[in-house]
Amino acid sequence: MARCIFHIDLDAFFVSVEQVLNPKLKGKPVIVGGDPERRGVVASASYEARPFGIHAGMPLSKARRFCPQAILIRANFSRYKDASSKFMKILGHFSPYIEPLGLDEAYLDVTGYEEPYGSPRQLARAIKEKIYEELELTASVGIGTSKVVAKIASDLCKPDGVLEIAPGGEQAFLNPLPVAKLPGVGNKTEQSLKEMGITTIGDLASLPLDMVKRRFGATGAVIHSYARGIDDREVEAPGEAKSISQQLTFGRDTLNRNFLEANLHNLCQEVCQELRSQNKRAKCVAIRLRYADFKTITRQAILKEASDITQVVFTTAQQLLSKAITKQEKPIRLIGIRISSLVGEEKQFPMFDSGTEKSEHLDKAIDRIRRKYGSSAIKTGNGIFTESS
Ligand code: TTP
Ligand code: MG
Repeated sequence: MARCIFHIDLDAFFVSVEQVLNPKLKGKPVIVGGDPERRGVVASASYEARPFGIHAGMPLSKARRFCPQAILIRANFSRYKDASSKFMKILGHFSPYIEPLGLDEAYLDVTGYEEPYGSPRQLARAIKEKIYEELELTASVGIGTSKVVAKIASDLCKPDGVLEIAPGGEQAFLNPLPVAKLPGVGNKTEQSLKEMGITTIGDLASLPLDMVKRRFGATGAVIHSYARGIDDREVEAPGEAKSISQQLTFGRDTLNRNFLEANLHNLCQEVCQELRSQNKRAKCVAIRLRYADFKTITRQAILKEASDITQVVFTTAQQLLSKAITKQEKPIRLIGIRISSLVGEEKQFPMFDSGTEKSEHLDKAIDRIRRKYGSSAIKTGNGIFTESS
């Protein structure tokens, strides 16, 4: 099932908060900024001020020249922080999967939460209504199957808009847009791309991946996949990762079962090592497969009991893989693992089962050796296959 991700951003945030407190400012060109005597800049401009060319980051002296009648207000951060925490609280009522970004924007993963509202668009309207009812602020909501699409969509429907990009419509939506709309494409990258004759997202998507990687390194791979509407990033609160994931793109697409399992085992080892280093256990295991045609599927299972044992996670992942590949016979280009529903270290029941204990000892020994000599220093039984085997 495709994910349903919202990017929600308040309109002219600092200015709008000031307008709520002083309604006389509504409908007028208003700027919130620093001290004009100390070379302050514009932090937020009302939509009435924007046609004069005023935007965030512009020196106030210049903004005054562009629009002398604009009303200038000094920033009152405590007011904005207060409004921001109320805003985030409202969003949290609609889905627990919330990732705040700064004061006035957040991602929300609403997959499945839209159902009672009838559609994602109706859920977006309900959220906007609630925000207006409680805070008198308007927001814009971008809806997509990934963060990158949702974020670009919200930017394009400002102010007070909702823009939904339906699953499958990502590429057609992105193609005509300027490359600078992509997160990760700053002025420098935009300029370099222009020198290569690339101005739209569609132009970038059509370049061979190798070429983009050679020119821009790791960032190149990221912006190239964003340009194709591919963005696997989860919605999660920063600093408290709710999941651990790893994935691997193969040099050549494959259907070789042993090769897939060996790589899946290595990925399980990596995520479980990270899990153990955080003294946590996971209850949910998911695999992700991307086929040669870029179709991506996710399959997940809940463990009977939370675990940090590589073999337990791998066995579940292996079963998910088996089920997925009996149904699909298309070559696979990427395999990934994600463990989530992480819980703390304390074990609810003492485990005397000797098999489990053995696996725990083995994991600890492997972690020690890998920490000391690197992850290629040791391969367990499932890691010995090569693609030709
Ligand atoms: P933005 O969401 O970028 O801007 P905005 O809410 O004012 O306008 P928009 O309708 O386009 O979303 O930033 C949110 C707040 O962050 C903004 O109101 C003021 C503050 N801010 C700064 O202080 N400095 C800056 O350079 C920017 C971009 C924002
Ligand atoms: Mg905003």
